[in-house]
Amino acid sequence: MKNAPNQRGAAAPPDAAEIGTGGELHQHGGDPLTTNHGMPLSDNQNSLRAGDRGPTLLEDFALREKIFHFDHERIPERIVHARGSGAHGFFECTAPIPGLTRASLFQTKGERIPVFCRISTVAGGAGSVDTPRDVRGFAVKFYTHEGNWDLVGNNIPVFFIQDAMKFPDLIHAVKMESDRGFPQAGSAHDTFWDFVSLMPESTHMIMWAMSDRAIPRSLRMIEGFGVHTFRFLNDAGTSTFVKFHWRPRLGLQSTLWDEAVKLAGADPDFHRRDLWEAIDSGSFPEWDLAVQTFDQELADTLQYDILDATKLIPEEIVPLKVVGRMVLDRNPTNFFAETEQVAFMPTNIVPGIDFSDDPLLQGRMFSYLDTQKSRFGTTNFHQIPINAPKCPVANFQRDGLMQNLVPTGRANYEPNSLDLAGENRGPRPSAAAFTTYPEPVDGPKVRVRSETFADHYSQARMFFRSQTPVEQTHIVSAFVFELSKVTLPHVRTRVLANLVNVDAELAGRVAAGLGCPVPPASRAAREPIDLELSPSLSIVNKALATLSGRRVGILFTDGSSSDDIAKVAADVRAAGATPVLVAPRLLQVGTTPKAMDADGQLAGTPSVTCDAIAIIVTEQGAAALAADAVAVQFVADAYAHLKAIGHTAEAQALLDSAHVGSSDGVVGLGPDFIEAARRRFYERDVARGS
Ligand code: HDD
Repeated sequence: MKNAPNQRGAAAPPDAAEIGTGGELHQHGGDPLTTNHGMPLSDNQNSLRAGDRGPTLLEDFALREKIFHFDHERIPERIVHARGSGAHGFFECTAPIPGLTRASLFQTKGERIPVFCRISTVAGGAGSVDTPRDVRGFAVKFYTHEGNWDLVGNNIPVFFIQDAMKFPDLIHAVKMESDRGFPQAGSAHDTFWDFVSLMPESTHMIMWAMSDRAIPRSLRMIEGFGVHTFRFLNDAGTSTFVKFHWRPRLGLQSTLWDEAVKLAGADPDFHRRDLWEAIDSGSFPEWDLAVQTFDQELADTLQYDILDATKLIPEEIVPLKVVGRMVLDRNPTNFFAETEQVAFMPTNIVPGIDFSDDPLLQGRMFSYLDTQKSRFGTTNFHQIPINAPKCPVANFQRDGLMQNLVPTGRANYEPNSLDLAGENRGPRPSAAAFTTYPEPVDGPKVRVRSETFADHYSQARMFFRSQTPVEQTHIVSAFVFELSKVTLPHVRTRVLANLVNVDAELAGRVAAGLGCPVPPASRAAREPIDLELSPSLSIVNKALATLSGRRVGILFTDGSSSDDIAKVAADVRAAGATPVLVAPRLLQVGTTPKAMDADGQLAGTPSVTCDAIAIIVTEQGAAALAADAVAVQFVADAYAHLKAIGHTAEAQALLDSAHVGSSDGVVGLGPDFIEAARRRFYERDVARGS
């Protein structure tokens, strides 16, 4: 009889040969409960005590083991990007590029390799909310045939600083202030604005951070960027510069600030839940992977340096070429084991891809490996299943804390001649493996910033002026909000002085919002210039008219038509969205002809959790809801948040209470509503002049 580890029957003790390798955790219903050492336990309720009312005995090893293990359940959270959500999936090469790179994942059309993706906020702790104004981390681990490639990027294509030397200062400044321990997950405080105002190179990134990019609707609806310039190397060793872009198939979609704030209260896990539920229901998020490739000759024509991470190359100058797609189709089995323990490192690179000399990237190449030792306490974190490559690992690195592998043979050094022809001599380097691009390097050892990094404002200006008016207004509002939380007048003034260099009108509007004068422009290291605008930087310009992957709230109450509700729900489903039935009562709402249950009770399901709403009520129902502050807020918010509102004619009393005027996007039910629900009505925002 072969005994499964941890499942030893009491009757027939296994002999040594029959005991399995063991250690794997069995969680099947009915398996005997054991200690961590595999001994079956008879009681998981009571500690061992002297008499039924007596003191607990030190002898109780089972109690001590359980509490001991529990006491050590946490590992240090990530110093940045602590709050994240992850999922498994695959990358499929759709357009091979062997001429550009020999990286195995880009060679064969249709070939799929597994990936794990983790999307995160930056500033908040692991338990912080999902919707603060913040950059989102976008990290993907590709398990290729030639090792793991980690593309550790963000949802913004540029960064705050140019040199890794400033990273600890940046993060200290944005995280909660060191004396008071607040604010959590927010940049609207003195130390952040003090630092960035003293670092004009951050201005371009600040423009992005104040834009709606920093308040995404869903992790499924963000773009991702590798940020730095990397290199592709082909079989001949030819180098081409490359920038990586992720493009969401569901389209780019953001919330309004008021929505983001309300979501933080309504559902602190809004993004994590959204990703989980989408994958769980088979609606798999998908991104195209696109590359911008260029050579030194093109780089030389640009008015900025391709090694400067505070600059982007507009796609109008170097177009994007889609080379593959990523589909996230499986939720983690265990959050800690996978999402928490996944360890990304920009140094995880594969043959065919190489680094550039970007000083930010160069610094990152030290930080990530180093931080993993701090998080896991051991150099062997690469053996954890989520981090382990899905290809052979062969080297002479040995031992260490939590060593899980059992190397065979005598050879633990190289070269060796222990077994000249045989297996036991161990692995050897191969010519076809990873090779660094032999870029000639020359120059004195200096601590300087290149002159070519000196223009801090031109791309910030290009970004601002490439936005639609409504997006510009949102940026102004974000600056006003953030700076209104700054208590040091000289910091506010310095930010405004920097903004004058970006755009005088922007600075004027922010100053007007704060009620202070516009200061003279700060002294720029290099005078900003007017670059060609890049309309592709606007979210609104490239918004997709789609309901796919969205949620449509259907508000109803006693007396509503269950047939109408079912019809709208079916139309919503047919458009690729999820209907969410919302009523003042969760169960047994008195709809006719058939009573219905809701998916969400009204107070617990505000309209901020949906992308459009339908109101299906009778005159009586409308009158009842018009007197209910929560229902009125539901409708008023949907309107203020620029969402389509479909309604029965009888709903007018409720619309009136919510001050919903006649406007585009306020329509009857049926095809008009489904059509309207595919978009946001930015015209309302302009009309409101917010
Ligand atoms: Fe970083 C985590 C992205 C600059 C040091 N970073 C981290 C994560 C992402 C990024 C997505 C979370 C990965 C995960 O989900 O586990 N970081 C970036 C981008 C940068 C950047 C796009 C600039 C272009 N980072 C950067 C610099 C340094 C670091 C300049 C240090 C010199 N980053 C870290 C870190 C973290 C990290 C301290 C924290 C946890 C971890 O690595 O595993 O090493």
